[in-house]
Amino acid sequence: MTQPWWKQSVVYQIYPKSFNDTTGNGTGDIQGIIEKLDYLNHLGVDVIWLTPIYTSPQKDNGYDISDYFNIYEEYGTMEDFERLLQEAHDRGIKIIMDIVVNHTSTEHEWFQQSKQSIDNPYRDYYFWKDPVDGGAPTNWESKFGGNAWAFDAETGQHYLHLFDVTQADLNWENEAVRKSVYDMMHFWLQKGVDGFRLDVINLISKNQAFPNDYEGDGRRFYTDGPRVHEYMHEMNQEVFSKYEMMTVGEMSSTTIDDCVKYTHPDRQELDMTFSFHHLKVDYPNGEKWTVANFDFKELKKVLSDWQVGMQQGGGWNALFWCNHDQPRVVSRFGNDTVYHRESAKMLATTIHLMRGTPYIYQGEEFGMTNPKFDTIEDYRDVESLNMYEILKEQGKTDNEILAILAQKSRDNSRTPMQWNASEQAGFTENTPWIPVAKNYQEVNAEAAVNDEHSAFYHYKKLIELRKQYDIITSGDYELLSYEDDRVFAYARHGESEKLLVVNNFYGDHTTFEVPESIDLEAYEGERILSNYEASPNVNRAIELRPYESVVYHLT
Ligand code: TEU
Repeated sequence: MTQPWWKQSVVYQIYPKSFNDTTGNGTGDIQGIIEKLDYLNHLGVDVIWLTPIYTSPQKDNGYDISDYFNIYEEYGTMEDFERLLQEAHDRGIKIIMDIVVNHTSTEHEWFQQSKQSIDNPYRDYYFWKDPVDGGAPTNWESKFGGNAWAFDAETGQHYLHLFDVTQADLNWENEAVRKSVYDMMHFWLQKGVDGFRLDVINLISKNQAFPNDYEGDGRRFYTDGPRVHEYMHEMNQEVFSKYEMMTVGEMSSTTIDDCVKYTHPDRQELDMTFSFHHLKVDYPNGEKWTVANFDFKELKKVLSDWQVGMQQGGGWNALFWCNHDQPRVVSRFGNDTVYHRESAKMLATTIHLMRGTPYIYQGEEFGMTNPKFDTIEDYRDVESLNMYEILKEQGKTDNEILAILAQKSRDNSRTPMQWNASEQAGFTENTPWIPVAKNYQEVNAEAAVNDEHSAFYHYKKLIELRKQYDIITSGDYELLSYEDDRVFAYARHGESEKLLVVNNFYGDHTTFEVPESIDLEAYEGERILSNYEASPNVNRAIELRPYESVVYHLT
């Protein structure tokens, strides 16, 4: 069966601000990405996802866009971008753009017009409401802390911002908004970009009654909201269907049912979705801002529920551990000191061999870790800085808050890319916009490329295996080890072949019993990947060393 190209692709996410600085201003730039295309080509990735590079006041590092048609000046010019696109295409690498259309920056021309007066033609591009009892129109909370409405004294109304106060939510009920967005999308596609990652796209349809939420923070009234599937289908018909492209929607607090709807090919909405439930397994009782171990069984359960649910419904997952909003996975679910290499490889295998399209976040391919910042001065992220104040008001001490941020802050993944062992990790000639992690002399791209046993070559191998074994794309998923306290093992079932993927998530020796439902006697088993020298061959009781990970192809 021929698969769409994006099912056999591996995507590499670039956070331009922290990728490679060629001007010496401490901030990465487009020219810096061009310089590293050969490195990415060596890794073997098929697609690059660029987080937002548009003109922006950078209150949320580019997720606050003030002009969709121009490039943020510190990153370069439109000519630089066109050159990047060309150079990537010359190497057979596609580029997808980050589309942020749930909100714009309050510096965007539309918002500037909108706040002029109640009867300005752009007023309805956003949500403006009268105060209720002298306060906010609803009790909805911003994702970055505090109430989600901001009062504008000039016109006497509040506008909605689900994120920062400088990120005003667009009113998708307004047809003119939708038309403006589709025109903007055509502009980038006509330049030749190969697809979109759509930021919090499942939040664009709000319940127009704007009710108070007495049991929650309001998300039930806009998450996978009333008209969202209608909008996605319209967007598909007006834009996506006219190009050979891929789309991935970022879905906040979504459900399997909705993601099946977003991605089932017959419905013509999106190609795949990011969901985050597997990355909440270290949020006890849903609380992110606390220091906590992760719940291993819950991790297996959530990932497996999504695997099976999406498979049965005919949807398609984006597979990932890391992005610019999440801590580094080797620090989170692995071991970033003693078993750094083993656990980095084990985690890569676990996620890449599931059913879906894998994403690698810059630096993940050689095991970049959380930086373990120990002062608030090192943090830059608007959410982290807001939470610092909020947690302080709640009576937490400085040390308690710093311990929480060291585990949970989004800045954990935003430190500069560690290219080599030279000063500032080869990221910049100057002072970087955010400090480099202290371990750059051991953990860096150059060291990884020069070492055939590094995590880098394990990722490269995983990308190659995907091209070699169709079952990685097409096989059905089955969890084999829910009850096991240490092992995450699963099978992929093809018509006459299987993959057996066995991963020890802990630093102890353990034995995994392959369940009787897998008829080992009926197959020849070949070990196609592992993270130790001389890993065991397939047998009923597989002995695993710390963080050992083995993959067998059964035919
Ligand atoms: O993130 C959406 C989102 O809801 C989160 O991942 C968010 O960062 C988290 O809930 C905070 O705890 C996207 C972008 O990836 C993120 O960088 C932006 O800040 C956000 O949208 C707003 O555009």
